Amino acid sequence: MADERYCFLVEWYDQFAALIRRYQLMYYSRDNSVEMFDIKNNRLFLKRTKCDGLRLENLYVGATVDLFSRQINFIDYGDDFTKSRLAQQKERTLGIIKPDAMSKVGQIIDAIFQCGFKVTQLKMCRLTRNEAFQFYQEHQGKTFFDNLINFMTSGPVVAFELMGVDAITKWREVIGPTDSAEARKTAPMSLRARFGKDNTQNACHGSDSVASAAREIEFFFPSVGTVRQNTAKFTDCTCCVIKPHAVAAGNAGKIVSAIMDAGFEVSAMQMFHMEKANAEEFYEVYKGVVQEYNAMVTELTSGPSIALEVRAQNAPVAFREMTGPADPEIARHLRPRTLRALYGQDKVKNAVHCTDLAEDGLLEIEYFFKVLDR
Ligand code: 3AN
Repeated sequence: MADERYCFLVEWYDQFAALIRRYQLMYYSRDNSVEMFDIKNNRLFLKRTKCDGLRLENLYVGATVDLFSRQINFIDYGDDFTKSRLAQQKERTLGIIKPDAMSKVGQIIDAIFQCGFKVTQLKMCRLTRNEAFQFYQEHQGKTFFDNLINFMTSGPVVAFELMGVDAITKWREVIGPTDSAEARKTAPMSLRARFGKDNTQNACHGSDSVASAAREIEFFFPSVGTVRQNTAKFTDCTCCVIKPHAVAAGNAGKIVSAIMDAGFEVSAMQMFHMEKANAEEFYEVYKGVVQEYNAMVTELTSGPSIALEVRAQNAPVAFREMTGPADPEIARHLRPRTLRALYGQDKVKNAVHCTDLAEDGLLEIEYFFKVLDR
């Protein structure tokens, strides 16, 4: 493989100095090595060092990557080669699961992963009329506009940013033609053919150009200003976090499907890139109690996770039943149909976190959907 050098601008929060430190990070594709320069002090910070487990596919603007126990945030491309090379490989698009397909959200998320897209952001939202107007401004005046606005505000949606080679075109192929009836004729495997009804209630949305992708991503995931409101209800709820290893393995959709098939309501859903300080805070009760505490923090910060507000009567107890024993080995013997038996690897990579104590359900939901989602 050619030894290509990619350059990024990265940041690291130095807890002890309470400072954000900025570096130029070089990644060499041939031997998976990295090198870092301290920008402010203009000196080498880390000499070229092999870094097993690091992959070019995980390096993109907006990514958070664990490097030698430091959580590194990728802020920008560092040179023109990197920018032009990766802009194409890491094209971004915006997808939406529309209100009519919310009962199929697990299957659709599963299809996204099976098609090889990288999901870099995801959030369940409910659009107000004003927001829907703004989002669909280009269709104002068309005959179907009122219908479209009524439909898109009729219930929650799940918006997500996808990344990959040719992501815009590929995602539009996966969803199929606008009219679901037509999709059933010409693209029977497409998501609109499988889950849509007609040309308004057509299950999914996909940006149609680089410019609309940029506008639509900024609409749902603003880089500045206030975040879009999540849909958490904060009643009768418990917290489920699909852990990074399970998201990376492409199991998030299957887990969401299993939860909904078991009769739970999934009333909020959002992808988080947890920072170490937050993971430590979230797991605080386990510190000094559970031997795996440090490994749990490492796992939770190792990549994007997906937090869910799960609702039911007596939600924390009922959901813990379905999650199964903390150790997947034991779960596979005793409770083979539980989430951890099916999707867990070991005591740390055990597929999902679920609230342990009934009285903590609301607190954990508040931590994700009030404290972290600001
Ligand atoms: P697409 O989402 O396939 O790119 P657009 O951008 O032409 O389609 O239209 C945006 C949305 O407006 C569609 N997803 C669909 O919900 C609605 N829409 C488009 N054309 C019609 C139509 N002829 N009748 C009803 N609704 C339509």
